[in-house]
Amino acid sequence: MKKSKIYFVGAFLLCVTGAFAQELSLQPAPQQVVARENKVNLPSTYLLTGEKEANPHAVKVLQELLSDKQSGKNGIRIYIGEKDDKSVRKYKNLIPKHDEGYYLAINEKEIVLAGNDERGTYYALQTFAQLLKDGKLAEIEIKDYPSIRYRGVVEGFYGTPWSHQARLRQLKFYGENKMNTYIYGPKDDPYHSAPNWRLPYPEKEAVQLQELVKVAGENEVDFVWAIHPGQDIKWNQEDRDLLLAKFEKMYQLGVRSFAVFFDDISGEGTNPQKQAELLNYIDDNFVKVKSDVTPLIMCPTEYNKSWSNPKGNYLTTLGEKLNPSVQIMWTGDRVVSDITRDGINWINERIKRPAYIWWNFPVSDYVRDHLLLGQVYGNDTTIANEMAGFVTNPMEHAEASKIAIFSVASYAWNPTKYDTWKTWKDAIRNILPGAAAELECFAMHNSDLGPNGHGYRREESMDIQPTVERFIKSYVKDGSYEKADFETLQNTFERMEEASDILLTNTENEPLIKEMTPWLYQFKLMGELGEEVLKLVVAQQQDSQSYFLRKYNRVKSLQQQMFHTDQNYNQNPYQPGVKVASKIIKPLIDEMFVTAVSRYNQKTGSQLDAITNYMPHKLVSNVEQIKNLPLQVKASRILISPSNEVVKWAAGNVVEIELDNVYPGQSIDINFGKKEPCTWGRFEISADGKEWKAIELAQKDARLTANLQKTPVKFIRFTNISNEEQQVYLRQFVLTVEKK
Ligand code: 14T
Repeated sequence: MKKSKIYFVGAFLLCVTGAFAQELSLQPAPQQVVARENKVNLPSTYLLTGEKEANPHAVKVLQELLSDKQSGKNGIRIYIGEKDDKSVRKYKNLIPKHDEGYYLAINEKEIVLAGNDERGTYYALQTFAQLLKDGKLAEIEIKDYPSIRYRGVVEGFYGTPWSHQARLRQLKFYGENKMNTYIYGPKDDPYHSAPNWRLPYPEKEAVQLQELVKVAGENEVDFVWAIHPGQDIKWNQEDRDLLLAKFEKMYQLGVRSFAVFFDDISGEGTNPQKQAELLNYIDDNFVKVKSDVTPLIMCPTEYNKSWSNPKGNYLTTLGEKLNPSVQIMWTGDRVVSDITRDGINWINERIKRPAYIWWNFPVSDYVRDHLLLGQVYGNDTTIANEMAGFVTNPMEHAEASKIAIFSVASYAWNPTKYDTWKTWKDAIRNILPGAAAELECFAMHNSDLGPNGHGYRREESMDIQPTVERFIKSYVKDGSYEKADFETLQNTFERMEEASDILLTNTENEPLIKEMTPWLYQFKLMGELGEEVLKLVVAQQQDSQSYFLRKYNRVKSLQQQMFHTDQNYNQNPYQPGVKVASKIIKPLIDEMFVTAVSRYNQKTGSQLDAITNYMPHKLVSNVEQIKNLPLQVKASRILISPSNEVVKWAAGNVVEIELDNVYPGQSIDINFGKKEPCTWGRFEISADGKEWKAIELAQKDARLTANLQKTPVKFIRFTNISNEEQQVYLRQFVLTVEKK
C-alpha cells in the first residue's frame, strides 16, 4: 500500500505521454501511464498468485508468455485477478472503475495484472504481452480502460465472405488489440439474408459458426450474429416465430449476441413501427428471458443522414418506440463518411440514445479494383461519450484489412490519444514485421478509392506529394526540374519494384500476400513504367532519337501489360480489374509521358500517340446515384458499373452514354431489379445526338433487352417518361456493339 504511494513521487519519475510512451509504443495507447526509467530484469522464476480465480483466458495468455520460466516458491511475484479476488484485493482502489478497465504495475518485486472485470484482466495481459515483446521491461504503472464500450468489426460487405480460417485469424487479432466485438453479417451469406434467413444453417456451416463463437470467447470477443430479414419479411406471427426460432438455433450454437439489419431494402420491410415492434418482441421474449444475452443491436433502413427522409418520421419512430436497451447503428452523414460531432448529435437527438457507429471504411465493395491500405483518419477524436460503439466494415480481403482494423482498435480504445500516422506504421509492423518497410511502401501508394459513387476519397502517396507537384509544375511549363526531385521520383519507382518483389516472395503471412498478389504485379509494372518514363523525359531533352524510341516502345509494352493484369485478375462483375497508385503516381507518370511525347513529336515532326489509357466513351446523367458511376469497356461491351444503391430516378431524368464513334449496334441489356413491367421508361438510340429512335425493350422478369440489328449508334439514352419518381436498382446496363 505504502509502496505504491512512494512509487508515484520523486523527481526521477517520468510521466509518460510524451517521449517514453513513443518508445514504448503501446497500441492502443493506454489512458494513463506512469513509467520510471528503471528497467526490470525478469528473473527466471516467478511466484504466481490468483490464477485459480482469475479469468482463465487471461491466465492462459500469461502462461504462454512465461513458458520459458519456472513457477516456484520464489522469484518475482505476479498477482493476477479481478477486483474482488483475494489475489489483487490490495490494489482494488487502483483499478479504474470502468467496464473492461485494468491496473497493471511492474517493479522489481512484483507484477500486478488486475482487472475491473474479467475482460479487464485479459486486456492487462495484452498490454503486458506488448511490454514483454519490446524486450525491455520498464518499471511502469498503467491505469487503463476503453473510451468506447463496443469496439470491433462488422463483416457487412457485399462480395465473397471471409473464409473460416480468415475469421479465426481475425478473432485472435481483435483480442490482441482490445477489440471486443465481431458482428457477423456478410451480405452474401444466404442464411443471413432473404429468403433463407428463416432456415437453419446446414451442418457444415453450423459447426464452423460454433467454432467461431468458441474462439471469439477465448479471445474475449462477443460474436454477434446478425440477421437481414427485411427484404421479404411479413409482419405476422409466423415470420416472428421463424425469426425467434432461428435465434434460438444460433443460441444453441453458442451465440450470445444478436443483431437485426434492415439496411438496403425497399418495400414493406422498411416500416419503422413494425421494425420496432419486432425488435421489442425479440428483446422481451428472447434477450431478456435469457440471462446471458447482450443488448440487441439493430441497423436501421435510414442508416445515414443523407438517406433519412426529412419529412418522414422513420428515425424518430425508432427513437421513441424501440426499447431503450436496443442499440441503433449509424454510418454518419452519408453511407460512407467520417463521424463528426454535429453529425452524431444530429442522430442521437432523433434516436434518443448514443448511436452505435458502423464505419464504412476500409470496405471496398463499391471500388473492388482498389486496395484500401491507408491511414485511418477523419473521425472526431472528442466524441467517445456520444457513441455506444464503433465498428469498422472491412474489405473482403481479411488480412489486408488489418491495417485499418488495427488503427480502428487504437482509435476506439482511446480516441484522444489516437495518432494516425504512428498507428498506421505500428499496424504495418505488427502485421508483417519481416517486410514492414516494403509493406509500408505498397500501402502508402494504395490508399485512395478512385472516383466512386459515394464520393469518399483518401489521401495517397503523401510522402512524395510536394515533390510531384513541384516537378510537374516546372516540367510541364518549360521542361526544367530540380535534380533532387528527379532523383526522389526515380528512387520512389525503384522502391516500388523492390517492394513488390520482396512482398511477392514473403512467407511470413501467406494469406496476406495472396490477397495482394494481383495488385503487387500491377505495382511492380507501375514502378517500371515510372522509371522508363523518366528515361523518356531525359531522352527527349537530350535529343537522342533512337534511345527515345526504344524507351517509348518499352513504355507502350508496359502499358499493355498493365492492361492485361487489369483484364485478367480480380474479375468480379462489379469493378473488375487491378488499380494501383491511382491518385498521385499514375497521373504523374501519365502527364510526364504525354508531355515528353508531344515535345518529341513537335521537335521531330513525328506523330507518336501519347495515349495513356483513357476512357473513350462518356456517361451523362442527371440521376444522382448514377451520374458518377464509372463506365467500363469489356471487349465490345460498354457498361455502367452496377451499383447496390436504391436509385431514385426523378420524372424526366435521363441516363445517356455517348460513344467515341458510330458503331453498328448489337444489343442492349438492362436490369433495374424490378419484375413489374417497366412502363415508366423509354429507351432511344441515335447516330448523331439529334435524331433519336425509340427502341422497344422485351422484358423477362427484371431483364430488359433489345436486339439493335446493326443500327448505327453513337448515343443511347434511357428516360423516365412517367410523371413520378421511380425507385429502382442498377443491376445491369450494358450496350454491345460491333467493333470495327
Ligand atoms: F448497413 C449499413 F450500415 C451499410 O453500410 N450497408 C451496406 C454495406 O453492407 C456495404 O458494405 C456498404 C458499402 O458499400 O454500404 C452499404 O451498402 C450499400 C450502400 C449503398 F449506397 C448498399 C446500397 C447502397 F446504395
